Amino acid sequence: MNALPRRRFLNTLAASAAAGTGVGWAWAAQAADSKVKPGADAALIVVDVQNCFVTGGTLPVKDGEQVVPVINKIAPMFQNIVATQDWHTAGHASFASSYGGKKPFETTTLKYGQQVLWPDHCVQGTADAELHKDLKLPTAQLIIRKGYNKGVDSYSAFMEADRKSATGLAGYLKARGIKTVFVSGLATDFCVAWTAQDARKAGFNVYVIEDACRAIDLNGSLAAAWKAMDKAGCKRIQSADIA
Ligand code: VGL
Ligand code: ZN
Repeated sequence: MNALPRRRFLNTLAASAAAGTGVGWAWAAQAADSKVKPGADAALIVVDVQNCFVTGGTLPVKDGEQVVPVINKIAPMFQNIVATQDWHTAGHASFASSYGGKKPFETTTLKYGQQVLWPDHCVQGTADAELHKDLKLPTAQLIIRKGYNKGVDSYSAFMEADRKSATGLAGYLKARGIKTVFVSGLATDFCVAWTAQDARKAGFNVYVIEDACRAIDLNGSLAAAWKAMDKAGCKRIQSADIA
């Protein structure tokens, strides 16, 4: 290690200690002091960068639109790109409005377990559910939609909340020889986190690109999500770590 990269490495350690995130992540991203180069067997997954999740949408994530330029910048480094869309029916089971006396961000118990109740969002075929107009992914090969079963939510792009119904994404990626996925988009603590953990479960190497994501952070959900992703073996990196 020469002086300059070493300083960068130590700064990263200090920043991560200050943020209380521990050194595990920093070490994983910086130990070799070299960038991660996505090869032919890697895919970028762009999760739910839709009008509903940015300013002016029905379930806006704070600064959600800020992921767009970051994703546009890294997209050309990938030979394989998959985008996802949250794609709910009207009257979906994840909508607070589907229940008497429930307000958004409260929870209820459904057949498959606890469900956070959201404002109506990303209804199939509406402008709210369209991908953000500034997102530039001309080479993306697949758009996968999820959450289309009226009674079942799906934060994950791989497996619905009943933990039984597959979207088909794992099969698609495997059939195409993909071994490693890089996850970006909205929201860090819900659809990104579930997608990243399910990608590990399906046997992929997983990088989560922190600055290409923004979070909802509901009752500590962001810290819990990073902890769960770390435990699952997802590696946390920044967009600048990709070449
Ligand atoms: C999401 C809440 C509800 C997400 C989707 O994309 O993170 N969050 N539906
Ligand atoms: Zn949703």
